[in-house]
Amino acid sequence: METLENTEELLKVFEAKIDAEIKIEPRDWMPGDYRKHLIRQISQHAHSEVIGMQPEGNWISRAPSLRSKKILLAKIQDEGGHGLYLYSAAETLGVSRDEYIQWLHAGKAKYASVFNYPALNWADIGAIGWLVDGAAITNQVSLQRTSYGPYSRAMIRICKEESFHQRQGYEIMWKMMEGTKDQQRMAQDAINRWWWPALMMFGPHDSDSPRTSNAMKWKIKRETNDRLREKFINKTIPQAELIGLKVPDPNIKVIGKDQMGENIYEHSDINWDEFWSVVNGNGPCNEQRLNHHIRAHEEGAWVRECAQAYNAKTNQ
Ligand code: BYC
Repeated sequence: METLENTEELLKVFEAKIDAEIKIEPRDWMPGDYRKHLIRQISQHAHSEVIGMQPEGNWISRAPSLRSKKILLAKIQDEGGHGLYLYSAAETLGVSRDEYIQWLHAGKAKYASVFNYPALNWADIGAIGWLVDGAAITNQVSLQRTSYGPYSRAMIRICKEESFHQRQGYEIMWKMMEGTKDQQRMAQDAINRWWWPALMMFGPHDSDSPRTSNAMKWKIKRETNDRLREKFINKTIPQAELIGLKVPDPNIKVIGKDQMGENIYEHSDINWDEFWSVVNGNGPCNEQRLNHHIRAHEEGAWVRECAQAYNAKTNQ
């Protein structure tokens, strides 16, 4: 049992594990603020995966070929699976999935701002896979080394699937750039609309990020928002150039090389008013995304009841 006297001892053990890169596991003692931080971040991450199915789900029935439909279906199904891994990881912190969903529906929990933008045509499906999954994987590769065991293990599984998603999106863009002038225009229009929301996924600048300091101290985050954003920019601009696309930023300029000899770019700043407006519920699709989730959850109540009844009967 935790007492005032032994809290200091427990904290020392916790900090020694963090220092030694030993994962914190659900039954281990952890500071209350560490637990709260994880509850917030992992559940937001889970909600992002699930809400993120909506913009793409809209295009399953409109995919241009059976091959692309099958790939998109598999990809969206993966995202649902990622949500489930993450809800399970979050549940190990002592909060039920029902509560997480209630917080989402009540507007108390966030999800990635990027999913509040509409997917208007097939090129957007390419841009989402390439840029949104590309940004997500940049962040998630780093989160594989997060200090909380269940979150880290979920990230390892998720990253394996996410790199396929990024390639699926890039392949769509590349095919369109090999197509007609109209298809090339669609691809460029999609990158114009998704570039900035993808950069916003990494969160505010480090200097404006209230959560980063504790997250880095506890090794929940292993790299800061700005560092990850720069990595993504440096890796994505050459991919765009390779297939003849331009990122919608007139101030892109090579300013040096990294240790691997790859270009480092200077770029314009994000429109932070737009970012905060979307985060605070005023993006083009916030209302639609949340209402859809609430409706689907209500319509699925009978499935949950049947599963519980079956479970109760088989456990008698
Ligand atoms: N959108 O102090 P900060 C996918 C909030 S889905 C909304 O920097 P932190 C996919 C932040 O929560 C995977 N809110 O916070 C699925 C905080 O608010 P609270 C998506 C944002 O936590 C389907 C406040 O702003 N990936 O791949 O240190 C199809 C201050 O921020 C955002 C994840 O979810 C944002 N973009 O860092 C396709 C990654 N940015 O909580 C693809 C997991 C910031 O204080 N999350 N806020 O009320 C993280 O890595 C971190 O939470 C963040 C933010 C980097 C996002």
